[in-house]
Amino acid sequence: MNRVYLSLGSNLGDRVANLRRALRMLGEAGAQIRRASSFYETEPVDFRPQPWFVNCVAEADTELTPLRLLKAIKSIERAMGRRPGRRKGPRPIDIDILLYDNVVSRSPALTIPHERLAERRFVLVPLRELEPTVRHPITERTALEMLGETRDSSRVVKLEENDEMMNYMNYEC
Ligand code: PH2
Ligand code: MG
Ligand code: MG
Repeated sequence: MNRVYLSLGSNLGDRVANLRRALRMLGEAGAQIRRASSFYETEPVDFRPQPWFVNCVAEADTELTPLRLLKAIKSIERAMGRRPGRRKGPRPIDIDILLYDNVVSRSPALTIPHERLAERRFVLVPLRELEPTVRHPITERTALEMLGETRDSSRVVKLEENDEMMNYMNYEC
């Protein structure tokens, strides 16, 4: 069995339902989801003029090789309505492989660990929630350390906290 960490994101349609559906489909495709982080509402990075995302990180066990897992991910993204569009633009679902055991692999099709893992709060905040001591196999930094060291300052807000804030505001009004 191989332990993998996946990043899921959606900023089109019912974003929470999209993440839940993708988690279910990953299980059916051979990536057995052990745990998922909270869902976070996150400010878009890289390409900024697009709706905010909902992101989470999932921990899964799989017998699929990295390339088989990538194939399964692509077919889930397609089944959920993802079509080739603007690079880094809006999408109903995006699933990225962050870590695959301690594998280090670079090919045109797939780079593991994910190249921008340490540069994205929308990945590091949920990864730290799930497994603060998990290490990047090249830099050997933990999720906790990477989050402390990243230059990214984009906003990442836990969804329940949003809800609590909304309740509070309704109450006050
Ligand atoms: N994905 C991108 C580009 N920018 N920003 C946030 N907040 N969340 C994402 O999942 C995301 C992004 C390309 O995959
Ligand atoms: Mg991505
Ligand atoms: Mg992707």
